[in-house]
Amino acid sequence: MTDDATFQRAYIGLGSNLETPQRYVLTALNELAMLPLCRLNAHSRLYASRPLGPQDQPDFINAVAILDTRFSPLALLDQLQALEQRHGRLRQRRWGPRTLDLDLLLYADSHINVPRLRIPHPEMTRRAFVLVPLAEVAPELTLPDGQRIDALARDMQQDGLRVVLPER
Ligand code: A4P
Ligand code: MG
Repeated sequence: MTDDATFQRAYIGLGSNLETPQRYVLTALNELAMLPLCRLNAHSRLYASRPLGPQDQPDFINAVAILDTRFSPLALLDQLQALEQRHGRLRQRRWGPRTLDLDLLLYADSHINVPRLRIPHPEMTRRAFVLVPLAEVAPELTLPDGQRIDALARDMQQDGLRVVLPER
């Protein structure tokens, strides 16, 4: 057995809508690449979209990363939350503005439902800003329940979701 056998594939959703959101997302991608016990396999382009939830906040920048990891799901969540904290993330209101939000979307074929961690992320199939970048990096991906990501992304209302980086 090779070392690779212990790596599990995780999908991370990145979001930011304060100060310099593109820079926050790009920095976070670099930081994901430098996490111990992890390999950043790929990431999507950066997308901008209208805020879901309260509208009195700036547009979001979102991206999705494929991270191969030897961390357990909860240990990986610890790492992601430590990154959020390092970015001075303010937790004020649900679905409110934030400098950096890292959601663990999927972890291998796991179903997890504990207060700190729900996988698959319960909102992911309703969010174009998750499905479209996810379908870009993993068009063949299926959810643990068998739904295809590319089909979900195609059927999704895209209301204003647009690629901002790389510029065309
Ligand atoms: N938690 C449970 N499951 C997970 C998971 N799979 N990944 C727990 C990450 N965390 C998970 O999250 C609250 C708690 O969820 C954490 O303590 C964690 O243990 P939070 O990030 O602290 O709070 P939040 O982000 O304010 O709430 P929530 O419900 O996670 O919000 P979302 O779902 O992250 O949505 N509009 C656009 N266009 N783009 C966006 O990215 N994001 C949000 C936030 C709202 N509107 C948006 C966007
Ligand atoms: Mg969150």
